[in-house]
Amino acid sequence: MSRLSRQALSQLPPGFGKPAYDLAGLTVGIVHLGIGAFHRAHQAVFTDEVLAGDPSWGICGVSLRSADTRDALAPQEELYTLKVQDGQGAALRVIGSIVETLVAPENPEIVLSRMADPSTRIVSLTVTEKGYCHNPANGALDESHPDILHDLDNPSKPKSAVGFIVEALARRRTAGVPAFTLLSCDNLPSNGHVLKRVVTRFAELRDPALGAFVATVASPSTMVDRIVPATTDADRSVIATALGAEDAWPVVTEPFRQWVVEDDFPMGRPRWEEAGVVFVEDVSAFETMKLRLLNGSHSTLAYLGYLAGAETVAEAMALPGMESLIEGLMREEVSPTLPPLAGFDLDIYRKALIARFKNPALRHRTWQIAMDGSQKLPQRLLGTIRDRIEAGEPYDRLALGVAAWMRYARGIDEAGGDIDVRDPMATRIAGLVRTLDDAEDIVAALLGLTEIFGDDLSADRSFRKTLSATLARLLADGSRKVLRFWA
Ligand code: CS2
Repeated sequence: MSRLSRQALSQLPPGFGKPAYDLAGLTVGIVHLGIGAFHRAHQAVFTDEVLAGDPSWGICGVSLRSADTRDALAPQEELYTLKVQDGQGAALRVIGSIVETLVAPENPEIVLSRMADPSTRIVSLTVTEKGYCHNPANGALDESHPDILHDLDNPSKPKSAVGFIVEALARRRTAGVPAFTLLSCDNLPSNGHVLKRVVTRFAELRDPALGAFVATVASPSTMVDRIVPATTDADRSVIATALGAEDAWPVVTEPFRQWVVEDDFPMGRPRWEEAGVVFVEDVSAFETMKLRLLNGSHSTLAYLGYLAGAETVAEAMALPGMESLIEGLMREEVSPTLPPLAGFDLDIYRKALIARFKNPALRHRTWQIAMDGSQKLPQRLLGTIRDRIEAGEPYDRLALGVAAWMRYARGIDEAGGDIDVRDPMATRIAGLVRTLDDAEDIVAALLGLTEIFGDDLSADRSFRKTLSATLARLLADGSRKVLRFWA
């Protein structure tokens, strides 16, 4: 079977969508750090839909770690298939907005020169929570992070997104080229502020004058939403059959998509509004709502579901008690904490979320969502718990989410087998609690991690008591039985 290519676009099977612009005419206007499946099913798609109007906004995709994506995409001229599916059916389309892919560890210099080039007007990021090298509880740069220490010592050969951004900005400053706009697309509250804070601090550590320059860079916050499971070999083979050509890295996603962006782009931007992107002055209310309702539920159901033996989110939702637990978590415990959003119907949003989680056509693994819990918990569950404590209201379901994370992060499943816990703090957490059996001891040890829980929750005795009782039940009865209580 031949490979997906520009030439193959003229013979796509009927019903396949394809770029509505001349691929040869595209130039790079955006450098995107972290070119994973999420970017390719979200920002790259919105961009694809508006490139006909201005072909100068093509994307240079950068992998900060592995060469996998470049190795898959370069032989197919950076084209890939987007498959959008739910229980009703699927739509397929080839996306062309990526102009080139680079692998940072292979050649940091070429990445820096792309970022420093005057034609690059936006540097966007999906590097996941841990890619910000920050303290998750308070958002400040982790100045003892090994990559940050490395990048301070080797500014022109950085490893971290933070190091790349600051070196590229330093080069632009020296050359008299205006700064690009930074565009964080990760699931962090006020992601633009968090990014700005870490890059400014890093720049200050390099040189106070550089810090002052970086402090002036535009860094709008955004809320991004689309469920994008990791692509599987089964997806590849189904898509190759439909396409009549091999595609080494298609992406599979749901119909729903949302992108809310603060409109602060001094160097211009694509006309993304024509593809349905919503531009607002302040994104924080959208962001809080999405992180607490969608991602808070996702993490809760991922830990409980994994422990109960559910491989995917849809399977987890089918466990007796899960749907009513998640529905109650959203309606009773999360929604009262949300800032008002004029004209927004929370009831419809929550119902849509339940339907999205139950999408039978996506194989979204609970294990995938369970990754990096130490970086996710603060904005997904702990902020909500703080607000509930302050209001004097119960938070039993949220506490169950946190207890399930503790149970999971300990690294031993309910049958006594090992869990492959992926988390930057995994070794530290295992060192603290792997050999402990008593819920109170486990909770006490993990609450000591103030970079997750903050000084306040770490010291909150009633929170400790609630968590200990919840974890004790999980340890004694197992996840399935605990879930049945909520049925
Ligand atoms: C998920 C998110 O992996 C995870 O932690 O909760 O990637 C989620 O699918 C997206 O935020 C949906 O927009």
